[in-house]
Amino acid sequence: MTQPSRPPRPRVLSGIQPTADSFHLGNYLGAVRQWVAMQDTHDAFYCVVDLHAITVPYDPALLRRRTRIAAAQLFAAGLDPERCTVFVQSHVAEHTELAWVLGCLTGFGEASRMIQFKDKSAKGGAEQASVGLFTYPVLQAADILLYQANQVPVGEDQRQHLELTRDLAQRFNHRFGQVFTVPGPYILADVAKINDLQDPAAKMSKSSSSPQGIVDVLDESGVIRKKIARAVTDAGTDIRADEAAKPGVTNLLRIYSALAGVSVAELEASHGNVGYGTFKRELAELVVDTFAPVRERTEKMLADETELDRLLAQGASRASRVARETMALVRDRIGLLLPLPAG
Ligand code: AQP
Repeated sequence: MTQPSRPPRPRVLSGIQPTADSFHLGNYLGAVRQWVAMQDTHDAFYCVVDLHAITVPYDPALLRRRTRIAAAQLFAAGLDPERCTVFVQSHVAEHTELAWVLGCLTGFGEASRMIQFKDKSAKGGAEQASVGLFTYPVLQAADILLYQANQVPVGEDQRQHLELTRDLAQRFNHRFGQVFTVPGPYILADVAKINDLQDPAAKMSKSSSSPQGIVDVLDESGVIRKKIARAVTDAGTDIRADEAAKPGVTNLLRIYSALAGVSVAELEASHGNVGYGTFKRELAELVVDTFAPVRERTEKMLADETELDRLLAQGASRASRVARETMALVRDRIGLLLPLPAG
């Protein structure tokens, strides 16, 4: 008897930069945890976006090391190479080729409006910012459109870049005929922006948070406990969400809620009067219980680089099959003369 055929799963693509020695709690809750869940419901492609990481000053040996650390953490967090495709962006050359094509469809003014470029270039002085940092969102659009992704699970900071991706897909399709799927964002409101523990008005960020403001996935358990114990809280003693009056406590409530799988309202009811100390101690144990196994598995994976590189080569080969197909169509549609096979 033949099995009833199942409709194809929607495609998902997302990426993460190898810009630090560890992912942080914001990356984990805002992105990676969704990636793990979506590998069972979607045809999922996830990449370590090393070409994005070179848009700011960096050290080559460290980049190579961090690319492996990032990949190891993804597998350790639960991505299964049999259930999804994990690869390194630079292993699939079509990303940069499509980025050039899309760059030629992007207005200079349009690219100039990207907030992340304004923020990041302001840090080092706008004159020093690279053209690569300026065109970063175009490369990101290429990452997504190459795979015909329907959805892109990301944190709130990426919403504007996704809007640009959608605009570019529609512009291309309008001008050259239907080629690209127009992707939608997949942003979970409660974890879309995890904030810095020391500066609860700012996003927890690899490059701009102080070490005390950021909880790393690979932090030792003792370090995690200390950082959470020292997290900035607010006046008063009650545990309740209030973005304006109590941004520190609100941030901790969101993290607790996401890790424990209970709503913020339930937490306010059960923990409203326990005091900041008790609340933070409980939260620290939740984070430790989540991250300690990921840290152990990451260390194991990093101890066998040959196997890690093999998994990434397998991912790149699967990703390349899809990317080549899209790029062949793009080259044809935009009017490039296709070369005859050599010989
Ligand atoms: N604080 C955050 N809360 C929720 N989601 C977050 N993400 C990042 N920070 C938070 C999401 O994590 C994914 C991967 O991020 P990225 O490596 O591409 O870089 P980013 O968004 O620029 O994050 P960082 O930490 O600020 O990195 P740097 O400092 O290197 O630029 C994305 O889906 C992002 O939304």
